[in-house]
Amino acid sequence: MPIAYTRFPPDLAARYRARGYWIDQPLTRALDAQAAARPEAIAVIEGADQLTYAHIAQASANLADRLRARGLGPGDRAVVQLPNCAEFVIVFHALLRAGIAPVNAIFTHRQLEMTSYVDQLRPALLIGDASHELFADARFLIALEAGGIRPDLVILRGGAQTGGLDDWLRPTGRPAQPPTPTAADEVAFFQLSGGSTGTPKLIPRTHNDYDYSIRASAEICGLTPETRFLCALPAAHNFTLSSPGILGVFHAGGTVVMAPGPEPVAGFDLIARHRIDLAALVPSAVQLWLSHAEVHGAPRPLRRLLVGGASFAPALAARVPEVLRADLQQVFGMAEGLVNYTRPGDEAETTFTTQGRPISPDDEIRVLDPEDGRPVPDGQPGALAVRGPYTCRGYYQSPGHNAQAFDAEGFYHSGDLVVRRADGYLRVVGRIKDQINRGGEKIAAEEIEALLLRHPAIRQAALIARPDAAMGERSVAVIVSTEAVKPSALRRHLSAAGLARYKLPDQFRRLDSLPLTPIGKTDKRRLRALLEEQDHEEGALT
Ligand code: OOB
Repeated sequence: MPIAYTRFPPDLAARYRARGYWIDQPLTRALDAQAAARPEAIAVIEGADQLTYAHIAQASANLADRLRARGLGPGDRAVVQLPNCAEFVIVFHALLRAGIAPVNAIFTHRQLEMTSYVDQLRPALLIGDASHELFADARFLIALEAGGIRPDLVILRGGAQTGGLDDWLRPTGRPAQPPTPTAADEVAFFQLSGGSTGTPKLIPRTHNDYDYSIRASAEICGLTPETRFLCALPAAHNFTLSSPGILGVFHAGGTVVMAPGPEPVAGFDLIARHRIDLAALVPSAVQLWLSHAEVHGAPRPLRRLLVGGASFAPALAARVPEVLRADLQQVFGMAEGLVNYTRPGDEAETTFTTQGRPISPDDEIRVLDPEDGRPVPDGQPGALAVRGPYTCRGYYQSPGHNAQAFDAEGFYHSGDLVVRRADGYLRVVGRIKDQINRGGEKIAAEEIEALLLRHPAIRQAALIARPDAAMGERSVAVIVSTEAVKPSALRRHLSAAGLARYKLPDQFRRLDSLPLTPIGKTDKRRLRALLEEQDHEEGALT
Protein backbone atom coordinates (compact mmCIF):
# COMPACT_ATOMS: atom_id res chain seq x y z
CA MET A 1 0.00 0.00 0.00
CA PRO A 2 1.45 3.38 -0.97
CA ILE A 3 1.97 5.81 1.90
CA ALA A 4 -0.97 8.23 2.21
CA TYR A 5 -0.06 11.89 1.65
CA THR A 6 -1.62 15.10 0.31
CA ARG A 7 -1.23 14.79 -3.45
CA PHE A 8 -0.68 17.52 -6.00
CA PRO A 9 -3.92 18.21 -7.89
CA PRO A 10 -4.06 16.45 -11.30
CA ASP A 11 -4.13 19.66 -13.38
CA LEU A 12 -0.95 20.97 -11.80
CA ALA A 13 0.71 17.55 -11.89
CA ALA A 14 -0.02 17.46 -15.64
CA ARG A 15 1.49 20.92 -16.07
CA TYR A 16 4.63 20.00 -14.09
CA ARG A 17 5.09 16.95 -16.32
CA ALA A 18 4.39 18.84 -19.53
CA ARG A 19 6.99 21.46 -18.62
CA GLY A 20 9.62 18.82 -17.96
CA TYR A 21 9.91 19.36 -14.21
CA TRP A 22 8.57 15.96 -13.27
CA ILE A 23 10.34 13.24 -15.22
CA ASP A 24 8.88 10.16 -13.51
CA GLN A 25 12.25 8.76 -12.51
CA PRO A 26 13.24 7.46 -9.08
CA LEU A 27 15.50 9.62 -6.89
CA THR A 28 18.23 6.99 -7.34
CA ARG A 29 18.43 8.05 -11.02
CA ALA A 30 21.53 10.21 -10.63
CA LEU A 31 23.57 7.66 -8.70
CA ASP A 32 22.66 4.85 -11.13
CA ALA A 33 23.51 7.02 -14.14
CA GLN A 34 26.89 8.05 -12.72
CA ALA A 35 27.72 4.48 -11.66
CA ALA A 36 27.00 3.32 -15.23
CA ALA A 37 28.74 6.16 -17.07
CA ARG A 38 31.69 6.93 -14.78
CA PRO A 39 31.99 4.05 -12.33
CA GLU A 40 35.50 4.96 -11.18
CA ALA A 41 34.80 8.65 -10.49
CA ILE A 42 35.05 9.51 -6.78
CA ALA A 43 31.61 10.14 -5.30
CA VAL A 44 32.34 10.51 -1.60
CA ILE A 45 35.45 11.23 0.44
CA GLU A 46 35.30 10.57 4.16
CA GLY A 47 38.53 10.67 6.13
CA ALA A 48 41.04 8.48 4.30
CA ASP A 49 38.32 6.70 2.29
CA GLN A 50 37.62 7.68 -1.31
CA LEU A 51 34.55 5.85 -2.58
CA THR A 52 33.66 5.59 -6.26
CA TYR A 53 30.18 5.89 -7.75
CA ALA A 54 30.35 2.17 -8.54
CA HIS A 55 31.12 1.39 -4.91
CA ILE A 56 28.31 3.56 -3.51
CA ALA A 57 25.82 2.06 -5.99
CA GLN A 58 26.93 -1.51 -5.25
CA ALA A 59 26.88 -1.08 -1.46
CA SER A 60 23.41 0.43 -1.60
CA ALA A 61 22.17 -2.39 -3.86
CA ASN A 62 23.61 -4.90 -1.36
CA LEU A 63 21.75 -3.29 1.53
CA ALA A 64 18.53 -2.99 -0.50
CA ASP A 65 18.67 -6.68 -1.45
CA ARG A 66 19.33 -7.79 2.13
CA LEU A 67 16.44 -5.69 3.42
CA ARG A 68 14.11 -7.09 0.77
CA ALA A 69 15.23 -10.60 1.69
CA ARG A 70 13.97 -9.75 5.19
CA GLY A 71 10.59 -8.89 3.75
CA LEU A 72 10.89 -5.09 3.71
CA GLY A 73 9.83 -3.10 0.67
CA PRO A 74 7.46 -0.54 -0.82
CA GLY A 75 5.09 0.92 1.75
CA ASP A 76 7.53 0.42 4.63
CA ARG A 77 9.10 3.32 6.50
CA ALA A 78 12.48 3.72 8.22
CA VAL A 79 13.96 6.11 10.76
CA VAL A 80 17.64 6.77 10.06
CA GLN A 81 20.06 8.75 12.19
CA LEU A 82 23.64 8.91 10.96
CA PRO A 83 26.37 11.54 11.20
CA ASN A 84 28.01 12.99 8.07
CA CYS A 85 29.55 9.86 6.58
CA ALA A 86 29.58 7.77 3.41
CA GLU A 87 27.04 5.38 4.90
CA PHE A 88 24.50 8.21 5.06
CA VAL A 89 24.52 8.36 1.27
CA ILE A 90 24.61 4.58 0.83
CA VAL A 91 21.71 3.97 3.22
CA PHE A 92 19.57 6.74 1.70
CA HIS A 93 19.94 5.29 -1.80
CA ALA A 94 19.48 1.71 -0.55
CA LEU A 95 16.15 2.55 1.06
CA LEU A 96 14.95 4.42 -2.03
CA ARG A 97 16.00 1.47 -4.17
CA ALA A 98 14.05 -0.94 -1.97
CA GLY A 99 11.02 1.39 -1.89
CA ILE A 100 11.34 2.00 1.87
CA ALA A 101 10.61 5.64 2.80
CA PRO A 102 13.04 6.99 5.42
CA VAL A 103 13.15 10.07 7.54
CA ASN A 104 16.73 11.16 8.13
CA ALA A 105 16.96 12.51 11.66
CA ILE A 106 19.61 15.08 12.54
CA PHE A 107 22.45 13.55 14.57
CA THR A 108 21.90 15.94 17.49
CA HIS A 109 18.34 14.72 17.94
CA ARG A 110 17.78 12.75 21.13
CA GLN A 111 15.16 10.47 22.61
CA LEU A 112 12.29 12.96 22.46
CA GLU A 113 12.67 13.75 18.76
CA MET A 114 13.51 10.18 17.72
CA THR A 115 10.56 8.75 19.63
CA SER A 116 8.28 11.23 17.90
CA TYR A 117 9.52 10.14 14.45
CA VAL A 118 9.09 6.47 15.33
CA ASP A 119 5.65 7.15 16.77
CA GLN A 120 4.51 9.06 13.68
CA LEU A 121 5.99 6.72 11.05
CA ARG A 122 5.77 3.29 12.78
CA PRO A 123 8.87 2.18 10.86
CA ALA A 124 9.83 -1.43 10.29
CA LEU A 125 13.48 -0.39 10.37
CA LEU A 126 15.67 1.84 12.52
CA ILE A 127 19.24 2.60 11.45
CA GLY A 128 21.37 4.42 14.02
CA ASP A 129 24.94 4.98 15.01
CA ALA A 130 26.54 3.04 17.87
CA SER A 131 28.38 6.18 19.03
CA HIS A 132 25.09 8.04 19.69
CA GLU A 133 23.96 8.21 23.34
CA LEU A 134 20.64 6.60 22.36
CA PHE A 135 22.39 3.33 21.62
CA ALA A 136 24.92 3.38 24.47
CA ASP A 137 22.56 1.07 26.34
CA ALA A 138 19.22 -0.64 25.69
CA ARG A 139 17.02 2.00 27.35
CA PHE A 140 15.79 3.69 24.18
CA LEU A 141 14.82 0.42 22.52
CA ILE A 142 13.22 -0.84 25.71
CA ALA A 143 11.17 2.38 25.89
CA LEU A 144 10.03 1.92 22.28
CA GLU A 145 9.17 -1.70 23.08
CA ALA A 146 7.17 -0.63 26.13
CA GLY A 147 5.27 1.83 23.94
CA GLY A 148 4.56 -0.95 21.43
CA ILE A 149 6.41 0.90 18.66
CA ARG A 150 9.80 -0.82 18.56
CA PRO A 151 10.85 -1.37 14.91
CA ASP A 152 11.37 -5.05 14.05
CA LEU A 153 14.82 -4.44 12.69
CA VAL A 154 17.49 -2.21 14.26
CA ILE A 155 20.83 -1.82 12.51
CA LEU A 156 23.73 0.13 13.99
CA ARG A 157 26.71 1.66 12.26
CA GLY A 158 30.00 1.08 14.10
CA GLY A 159 30.42 -0.72 17.37
CA ALA A 160 31.84 -4.17 17.76
CA GLN A 161 28.77 -6.35 17.36
CA THR A 162 28.13 -8.54 14.33
CA GLY A 163 25.01 -7.70 12.39
CA GLY A 164 26.15 -4.08 12.26
CA LEU A 165 25.64 -1.89 9.22
CA ASP A 166 28.97 -2.99 7.67
CA ASP A 167 27.68 -6.55 7.41
CA TRP A 168 24.54 -5.35 5.64
CA LEU A 169 26.59 -3.51 3.02
CA ARG A 170 28.69 -6.58 2.07
CA PRO A 171 28.11 -8.34 -1.25
CA THR A 172 25.25 -10.83 -1.09
CA GLY A 173 26.98 -13.35 -3.34
CA ARG A 174 24.01 -13.17 -5.71
CA PRO A 175 23.36 -10.82 -8.63
CA ALA A 176 21.72 -7.55 -7.61
CA GLN A 177 17.93 -7.70 -7.71
CA PRO A 178 16.08 -5.18 -9.87
CA PRO A 179 15.21 -2.05 -7.88
CA THR A 180 11.70 -1.67 -6.47
CA PRO A 181 11.39 2.06 -5.78
CA THR A 182 7.99 3.54 -5.03
CA ALA A 183 6.30 5.18 -8.03
CA ALA A 184 7.76 8.59 -8.88
CA ASP A 185 4.68 10.46 -7.70
CA GLU A 186 4.52 8.57 -4.41
CA VAL A 187 6.40 9.39 -1.20
CA ALA A 188 10.13 8.77 -1.58
CA PHE A 189 11.16 9.96 1.88
CA PHE A 190 10.26 12.42 4.60
CA GLN A 191 11.97 15.72 5.30
CA LEU A 192 11.93 17.26 8.77
CA SER A 193 10.09 20.49 9.33
CA GLY A 194 11.78 23.21 11.38
CA GLY A 195 8.39 23.44 12.96
CA SER A 196 6.44 25.82 15.09
CA THR A 197 4.22 23.24 16.78
CA GLY A 198 4.56 20.93 19.76
CA THR A 199 5.54 17.87 17.73
CA PRO A 200 8.10 17.92 14.91
CA LYS A 201 6.22 17.54 11.62
CA LEU A 202 7.21 15.20 8.78
CA ILE A 203 7.14 16.39 5.19
CA PRO A 204 6.38 13.81 2.49
CA ARG A 205 8.61 14.39 -0.56
CA THR A 206 7.98 12.53 -3.80
CA HIS A 207 10.66 11.39 -6.26
CA ASN A 208 9.26 13.75 -8.88
CA ASP A 209 9.20 16.91 -6.80
CA TYR A 210 12.52 16.39 -5.04
CA ASP A 211 14.40 15.31 -8.15
CA TYR A 212 13.26 18.44 -9.95
CA SER A 213 14.55 20.69 -7.15
CA ILE A 214 17.88 18.85 -7.28
CA ARG A 215 18.34 19.04 -11.06
CA ALA A 216 17.34 22.68 -11.19
CA SER A 217 19.56 23.56 -8.22
CA ALA A 218 22.57 21.85 -9.78
CA GLU A 219 21.99 23.79 -12.97
CA ILE A 220 21.47 27.17 -11.25
CA CYS A 221 24.66 26.67 -9.24
CA GLY A 222 26.60 25.49 -12.29
CA LEU A 223 27.75 22.18 -10.84
CA THR A 224 29.95 19.95 -13.05
CA PRO A 225 31.80 16.63 -12.71
CA GLU A 226 34.73 18.71 -11.41
CA THR A 227 32.70 20.12 -8.50
CA ARG A 228 34.13 19.17 -5.13
CA PHE A 229 31.65 20.01 -2.38
CA LEU A 230 32.30 20.29 1.35
CA CYS A 231 29.40 18.75 3.26
CA ALA A 232 29.86 20.49 6.61
CA LEU A 233 26.27 21.05 7.78
CA PRO A 234 24.13 18.04 8.77
CA ALA A 235 23.77 15.85 5.67
CA ALA A 236 20.08 15.25 6.35
CA HIS A 237 19.15 18.93 6.21
CA ASN A 238 17.37 20.04 3.04
CA PHE A 239 20.06 22.65 2.32
CA THR A 240 22.90 20.11 2.54
CA LEU A 241 21.02 17.29 0.85
CA SER A 242 19.47 19.03 -2.13
CA SER A 243 20.17 22.76 -2.44
CA PRO A 244 22.16 21.74 -4.47
CA GLY A 245 23.93 19.70 -1.80
CA ILE A 246 24.93 16.05 -1.88
CA LEU A 247 22.28 15.03 -4.40
CA GLY A 248 22.97 18.01 -6.68
CA VAL A 249 26.63 17.01 -6.75
CA PHE A 250 25.62 13.42 -7.56
CA HIS A 251 23.43 14.70 -10.37
CA ALA A 252 26.44 16.51 -11.83
CA GLY A 253 28.85 13.64 -11.15
CA GLY A 254 31.11 15.57 -8.76
CA THR A 255 32.61 14.68 -5.40
CA VAL A 256 31.18 15.16 -1.89
CA VAL A 257 33.72 15.56 0.92
CA MET A 258 32.25 14.77 4.33
CA ALA A 259 33.19 16.97 7.28
CA PRO A 260 31.94 16.23 10.79
CA GLY A 261 30.81 19.86 11.19
CA PRO A 262 31.34 23.44 9.99
CA GLU A 263 34.27 24.23 12.28
CA PRO A 264 36.84 26.24 10.22
CA VAL A 265 40.19 24.63 11.18
CA ALA A 266 39.15 21.20 9.89
CA GLY A 267 37.13 22.77 7.06
CA PHE A 268 40.04 24.81 5.68
CA ASP A 269 42.27 21.78 5.95
CA LEU A 270 39.83 19.62 3.95
CA ILE A 271 39.44 22.37 1.35
CA ALA A 272 43.20 22.48 0.78
CA ARG A 273 43.70 18.71 0.90
CA HIS A 274 40.85 17.78 -1.44
CA ARG A 275 40.85 20.88 -3.65
CA ILE A 276 37.28 21.72 -2.64
CA ASP A 277 35.69 24.53 -4.68
CA LEU A 278 32.19 24.70 -3.17
CA ALA A 279 30.87 24.80 0.39
CA ALA A 280 27.53 25.52 2.08
CA LEU A 281 27.22 27.21 5.47
CA VAL A 282 24.76 28.90 7.79
CA PRO A 283 25.53 32.56 8.67
CA SER A 284 26.81 31.78 12.19
CA ALA A 285 29.43 29.44 10.70
CA VAL A 286 30.37 32.05 8.09
CA GLN A 287 31.32 34.37 10.95
CA LEU A 288 33.70 31.73 12.32
CA TRP A 289 35.20 31.19 8.85
CA LEU A 290 35.70 34.95 8.39
CA SER A 291 37.53 35.26 11.72
CA HIS A 292 39.69 32.26 10.93
CA ALA A 293 40.52 33.51 7.44
CA GLU A 294 41.51 36.93 8.78
CA VAL A 295 44.32 35.28 10.72
CA HIS A 296 45.19 32.29 8.54
CA GLY A 297 44.30 33.47 5.07
CA ALA A 298 41.46 32.50 2.74
CA PRO A 299 40.63 28.81 2.24
CA ARG A 300 42.13 27.75 -1.07
CA PRO A 301 40.92 26.76 -3.67
CA LEU A 302 37.34 27.47 -2.50
CA ARG A 303 35.56 29.30 -5.31
CA ARG A 304 32.01 29.66 -4.09
CA LEU A 305 30.19 29.71 -0.78
CA LEU A 306 26.45 29.06 -0.48
CA VAL A 307 24.93 30.70 2.59
CA GLY A 308 21.42 30.08 3.86
CA GLY A 309 19.21 28.77 6.63
CA ALA A 310 19.03 31.99 8.65
CA SER A 311 19.14 35.70 8.01
CA PHE A 312 22.47 36.98 6.77
CA ALA A 313 23.41 40.63 7.37
CA PRO A 314 24.42 42.44 4.14
CA ALA A 315 27.59 43.74 5.86
CA LEU A 316 28.65 40.19 6.63
CA ALA A 317 27.68 39.01 3.15
CA ALA A 318 29.94 41.64 1.58
CA ARG A 319 32.91 40.29 3.53
CA VAL A 320 32.65 36.83 1.93
CA PRO A 321 34.39 37.74 -1.36
CA GLU A 322 36.72 40.12 0.44
CA VAL A 323 37.97 37.82 3.18
CA LEU A 324 37.20 34.29 1.99
CA ARG A 325 38.05 35.14 -1.63
CA ALA A 326 35.01 33.18 -2.76
CA ASP A 327 31.86 34.17 -4.65
CA LEU A 328 28.76 34.30 -2.49
CA GLN A 329 25.47 32.72 -3.37
CA GLN A 330 22.58 33.26 -0.95
CA VAL A 331 20.03 30.50 -0.42
CA PHE A 332 16.62 30.89 1.19
CA GLY A 333 14.90 27.57 1.35
CA MET A 334 12.66 25.38 3.45
CA ALA A 335 12.31 21.65 3.95
CA GLU A 336 8.70 21.97 2.76
CA GLY A 337 9.95 22.83 -0.72
CA LEU A 338 10.57 26.34 -2.08
CA VAL A 339 14.23 27.25 -2.56
CA ASN A 340 15.51 30.66 -3.73
CA TYR A 341 19.00 31.42 -4.95
CA THR A 342 20.90 34.50 -5.95
CA ARG A 343 22.36 33.64 -9.34
CA PRO A 344 26.05 33.57 -10.28
CA GLY A 345 26.67 36.84 -12.12
CA ASP A 346 24.03 38.82 -10.20
CA GLU A 347 25.05 42.35 -9.29
CA ALA A 348 26.83 42.74 -5.95
CA GLU A 349 23.89 44.68 -4.52
CA THR A 350 21.52 41.79 -5.32
CA THR A 351 23.90 39.14 -4.02
CA PHE A 352 24.55 40.92 -0.74
CA THR A 353 21.08 42.27 0.08
CA THR A 354 18.63 39.65 -1.18
CA GLN A 355 18.05 35.96 -0.53
CA GLY A 356 17.56 35.22 -4.21
CA ARG A 357 14.62 34.30 -6.37
CA PRO A 358 12.75 30.99 -6.73
CA ILE A 359 14.16 28.03 -8.63
CA SER A 360 11.19 27.59 -10.93
CA PRO A 361 9.14 29.81 -13.23
CA ASP A 362 6.20 27.80 -11.83
CA ASP A 363 6.91 28.66 -8.21
CA GLU A 364 3.86 30.78 -7.44
CA ILE A 365 4.76 33.31 -4.76
CA ARG A 366 2.28 35.44 -2.84
CA VAL A 367 3.24 38.14 -0.37
CA LEU A 368 0.28 38.81 1.88
CA ASP A 369 -0.75 41.27 4.54
CA PRO A 370 -0.52 39.22 7.76
CA GLU A 371 -3.66 40.91 9.12
CA ASP A 372 -6.13 40.59 6.26
CA GLY A 373 -4.40 38.10 3.95
CA ARG A 374 -4.58 40.44 0.95
CA PRO A 375 -1.59 40.73 -1.43
CA VAL A 376 0.77 43.62 -0.64
CA PRO A 377 2.55 45.55 -3.41
CA ASP A 378 6.16 44.73 -4.31
CA GLY A 379 8.58 46.50 -2.00
CA GLN A 380 6.30 46.09 1.05
CA PRO A 381 6.84 43.41 3.69
CA GLY A 382 4.28 40.63 3.85
CA ALA A 383 3.82 36.98 4.75
CA LEU A 384 5.16 34.47 2.23
CA ALA A 385 2.84 31.90 0.70
CA VAL A 386 4.00 29.50 -2.02
CA ARG A 387 2.82 26.72 -4.26
CA GLY A 388 4.84 25.00 -6.94
CA PRO A 389 6.29 21.87 -8.51
CA TYR A 390 8.40 20.89 -5.48
CA THR A 391 6.53 22.41 -2.51
CA CYS A 392 4.59 19.91 -0.41
CA ARG A 393 0.82 20.09 -0.06
CA GLY A 394 0.53 18.94 3.52
CA TYR A 395 2.44 17.52 6.46
CA TYR A 396 2.21 13.80 7.16
CA GLN A 397 -0.92 12.88 9.13
CA SER A 398 -1.46 16.38 10.51
CA PRO A 399 -4.91 17.52 9.39
CA GLY A 400 -5.23 20.10 12.16
CA HIS A 401 -1.93 21.82 11.47
CA ASN A 402 -2.36 21.52 7.70
CA ALA A 403 -5.57 23.51 7.94
CA GLN A 404 -3.47 26.40 9.29
CA ALA A 405 -0.28 26.07 7.24
CA PHE A 406 -1.92 25.41 3.85
CA ASP A 407 -4.73 27.48 2.37
CA ALA A 408 -7.65 26.36 0.25
CA GLU A 409 -5.64 26.85 -2.95
CA GLY A 410 -2.81 24.70 -1.67
CA PHE A 411 -0.39 27.50 -0.89
CA TYR A 412 2.03 26.81 1.96
CA HIS A 413 2.28 29.72 4.39
CA SER A 414 5.86 29.59 5.59
CA GLY A 415 5.58 32.11 8.42
CA ASP A 416 8.34 34.26 6.94
CA LEU A 417 8.00 37.99 6.35
CA VAL A 418 9.53 38.89 3.00
CA VAL A 419 9.83 41.82 0.66
CA ARG A 420 9.57 41.04 -3.05
CA ARG A 421 11.35 43.26 -5.52
CA ALA A 422 9.82 43.97 -8.89
CA ASP A 423 12.28 41.49 -10.44
CA GLY A 424 11.05 38.69 -8.17
CA TYR A 425 14.02 38.63 -5.79
CA LEU A 426 13.05 38.16 -2.14
CA ARG A 427 14.44 39.62 1.03
CA VAL A 428 13.61 37.88 4.30
CA VAL A 429 12.85 40.64 6.79
CA GLY A 430 11.19 38.85 9.69
CA ARG A 431 9.03 36.02 10.87
CA ILE A 432 5.49 35.54 12.10
CA LYS A 433 5.83 31.88 13.05
CA ASP A 434 6.53 31.07 16.67
CA GLN A 435 10.01 29.73 16.09
CA ILE A 436 13.56 30.60 17.10
CA ASN A 437 16.23 30.38 14.39
CA ARG A 438 19.36 29.67 16.41
CA GLY A 439 22.20 29.74 13.91
CA GLY A 440 20.04 27.95 11.31
CA GLU A 441 18.74 25.37 13.79
CA LYS A 442 15.03 25.84 14.22
CA ILE A 443 13.31 25.61 17.61
CA ALA A 444 9.52 25.48 17.88
CA ALA A 445 8.59 27.65 20.89
CA GLU A 446 5.51 25.57 21.60
CA GLU A 447 7.52 22.35 22.00
CA ILE A 448 9.78 23.86 24.67
CA GLU A 449 6.96 25.71 26.44
CA ALA A 450 4.95 22.47 26.77
CA LEU A 451 7.96 20.71 28.32
CA LEU A 452 8.63 23.59 30.72
CA LEU A 453 5.01 23.46 31.88
CA ARG A 454 5.55 19.87 32.99
CA HIS A 455 7.83 21.22 35.74
CA PRO A 456 5.85 21.28 39.01
CA ALA A 457 6.82 24.87 39.93
CA ILE A 458 6.12 26.42 36.51
CA ARG A 459 2.74 28.05 35.90
CA GLN A 460 3.41 29.84 32.61
CA ALA A 461 6.23 29.67 30.08
CA ALA A 462 7.15 31.51 26.87
CA LEU A 463 10.16 30.93 24.65
CA ILE A 464 11.29 33.93 22.65
CA ALA A 465 14.20 34.89 20.43
CA ARG A 466 16.67 37.63 21.36
CA PRO A 467 19.39 38.94 19.05
CA ASP A 468 22.76 37.23 19.47
CA ALA A 469 26.04 38.36 17.94
CA ALA A 470 27.31 34.84 17.27
CA MET A 471 24.18 32.82 16.50
CA GLY A 472 21.91 35.49 15.08
CA GLU A 473 19.30 34.59 17.67
CA ARG A 474 19.42 32.97 21.06
CA SER A 475 16.51 31.46 22.96
CA VAL A 476 15.20 32.92 26.19
CA ALA A 477 12.66 31.06 28.30
CA VAL A 478 10.50 33.36 30.37
CA ILE A 479 8.74 31.61 33.22
CA VAL A 480 6.18 32.40 35.86
CA SER A 481 6.73 30.02 38.76
CA THR A 482 5.54 29.38 42.31
CA GLU A 483 9.14 29.48 43.56
CA ALA A 484 12.57 30.42 42.24
CA VAL A 485 14.03 27.56 40.15
CA LYS A 486 17.68 27.49 39.13
CA PRO A 487 18.43 27.56 35.38
CA SER A 488 20.57 24.45 35.86
CA ALA A 489 17.56 22.61 37.32
CA LEU A 490 15.39 23.70 34.41
CA ARG A 491 18.00 22.55 31.91
CA ARG A 492 18.17 19.21 33.68
CA HIS A 493 14.39 18.99 33.57
CA LEU A 494 14.36 19.55 29.79
CA SER A 495 17.36 17.36 29.13
CA ALA A 496 15.83 14.51 31.13
CA ALA A 497 12.88 14.63 28.71
CA GLY A 498 15.36 13.67 25.96
CA LEU A 499 15.33 17.03 24.19
CA ALA A 500 18.10 17.86 21.69
CA ARG A 501 20.66 20.09 23.38
CA TYR A 502 20.45 22.92 20.85
CA LYS A 503 16.84 23.39 21.96
CA LEU A 504 17.79 24.01 25.61
CA PRO A 505 17.11 27.70 26.32
CA ASP A 506 20.24 29.84 26.32
CA GLN A 507 18.78 31.95 29.13
CA PHE A 508 15.96 31.82 31.66
CA ARG A 509 14.08 34.82 33.04
CA ARG A 510 11.47 34.81 35.78
CA LEU A 511 8.60 37.29 35.78
CA ASP A 512 5.55 37.71 38.02
CA SER A 513 3.26 37.49 35.01
CA LEU A 514 3.38 37.38 31.22
CA PRO A 515 1.80 40.11 29.09
CA LEU A 516 -1.30 38.78 27.34
CA THR A 517 -3.10 39.58 24.11
CA PRO A 518 -6.80 40.48 24.28
CA ILE A 519 -7.74 36.82 23.74
CA GLY A 520 -5.39 35.68 26.49
CA LYS A 521 -2.39 34.33 24.54
CA THR A 522 1.12 35.36 25.55
CA ASP A 523 1.91 38.67 23.85
CA LYS A 524 5.43 37.87 22.71
CA ARG A 525 5.97 41.22 21.07
CA ARG A 526 5.35 42.99 24.37
CA LEU A 527 7.34 40.38 26.21
CA ARG A 528 10.36 41.02 23.98
CA ALA A 529 10.01 44.78 24.53
CA LEU A 530 9.74 44.22 28.27
CA LEU A 531 12.94 42.19 28.40
CA GLU A 532 14.71 44.73 26.27
CA GLU A 533 13.67 47.46 28.68
CA GLN A 534 14.84 45.44 31.68
CA ASP A 535 18.20 44.77 30.00
CA HIS A 536 18.52 48.45 29.29
CA GLU A 537 17.87 49.45 32.88
CA GLU A 538 20.33 46.86 34.17
CA GLY A 539 22.90 48.10 31.66
CA ALA A 540 22.36 51.66 32.88
CA LEU A 541 22.93 50.62 36.48
CA THR A 542 26.19 48.78 35.93
C1 OOB B 1 16.29 25.73 5.48
O1 OOB B 1 15.24 24.89 5.72
P1 OOB B 1 14.48 24.72 7.11
O2 OOB B 1 13.29 23.90 6.83
O3 OOB B 1 15.42 24.26 8.17
O4 OOB B 1 14.03 26.16 7.57
C2 OOB B 1 13.24 26.99 6.75
C3 OOB B 1 13.15 28.36 7.36
C4 OOB B 1 12.53 29.39 6.45
O5 OOB B 1 11.12 29.35 6.48
C5 OOB B 1 13.10 30.66 7.05
O6 OOB B 1 12.40 30.99 8.21
C6 OOB B 1 14.50 30.26 7.43
O7 OOB B 1 14.46 28.87 7.63
N1 OOB B 1 15.49 30.55 6.40
C7 OOB B 1 16.04 31.78 6.19
C8 OOB B 1 16.95 31.62 5.12
N2 OOB B 1 16.92 30.32 4.72
C9 OOB B 1 16.03 29.70 5.52
N3 OOB B 1 15.83 32.96 6.79
C10 OOB B 1 16.54 34.02 6.31
N4 OOB B 1 17.43 33.94 5.30
C11 OOB B 1 17.67 32.77 4.67
N5 OOB B 1 18.55 32.69 3.66
O8 OOB B 1 16.74 26.49 6.32
C12 OOB B 1 16.87 25.67 4.11
C13 OOB B 1 16.43 24.71 3.20
C14 OOB B 1 16.98 24.64 1.93
C15 OOB B 1 17.97 25.55 1.57
C16 OOB B 1 18.41 26.50 2.47
C17 OOB B 1 17.86 26.57 3.75
